[in-house]
Amino acid sequence: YKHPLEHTWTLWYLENDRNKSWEEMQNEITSFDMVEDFWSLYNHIKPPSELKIGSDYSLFKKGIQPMWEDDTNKNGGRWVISIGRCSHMELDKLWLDVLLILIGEAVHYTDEICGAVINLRSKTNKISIWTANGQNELALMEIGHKLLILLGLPPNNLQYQLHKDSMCKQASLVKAAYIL
Ligand code: M7G
Repeated sequence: YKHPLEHTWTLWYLENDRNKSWEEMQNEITSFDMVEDFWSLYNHIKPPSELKIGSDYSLFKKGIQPMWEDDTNKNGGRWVISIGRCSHMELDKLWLDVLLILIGEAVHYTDEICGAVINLRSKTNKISIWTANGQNELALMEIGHKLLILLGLPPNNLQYQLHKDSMCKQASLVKAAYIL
C-alpha cells in the first residue's frame, strides 16, 4: 500500500549543450504521485552536488512546463535563494527540503505553487520556487515567509523576481519585487 501525494509531480533535467536551444536542453524524466515513488526516484538519481556545472533539476506539477512561457507560469515569478559557499551536503539537503515542502504541501496557498528549480552554476548556485501569480502579494509573501522559516535561511537571501522581468533582462540585472 502506497501513500498518495496531493499532486502529481514531474522531474525535469537540463544538461547544458551548446548545440541545442534552451528548450531542447530540458528533458522530462518521470512523474510520480506517491510518497514511496518519490523516494525511489530520489534514491536513484544523482544529488544536485554531483551534476555538471550548467545543469538544472526542476520539479513541477504535472502539466506545467518548467519555463516562463507556460500558461501557468507566464504571469508569475519566483522566490530565488542565492546559495553562497556551502558544502555539497548542505546544498543537497536544501534541495531535498524544498522538494519535501512542495510535495508535502507544507505552505499555504499551494495552488500558487508551480514548481522549483535548482541551477548548478560556477558562481552562485540557485534554488527557486516558482509561483503562478506575481500580483498575488498576500500569497507570495506568505509562501516566502514560510520558506524562510522552514529552510532556516539567513535574512536578505530570498528575492522574488517576476518572470516578465527575467525574460527581458540579464539575471544579474533583474530587480527584486520583494526581498526577505
Ligand atoms: P538561467 O539558467 O535561469 O540562469 O537562465 P543563469 O543565468 O544563472 O544560467 C539562463 C538563460 O537560459 C536565460 O538567459 C535564457 O536564455 C534561458 N532560459 C532560462 N529560463 C528559465 C528560461 C525559460 O523559462 N524560457 C526560455 N525560453 N529560456 C529560458
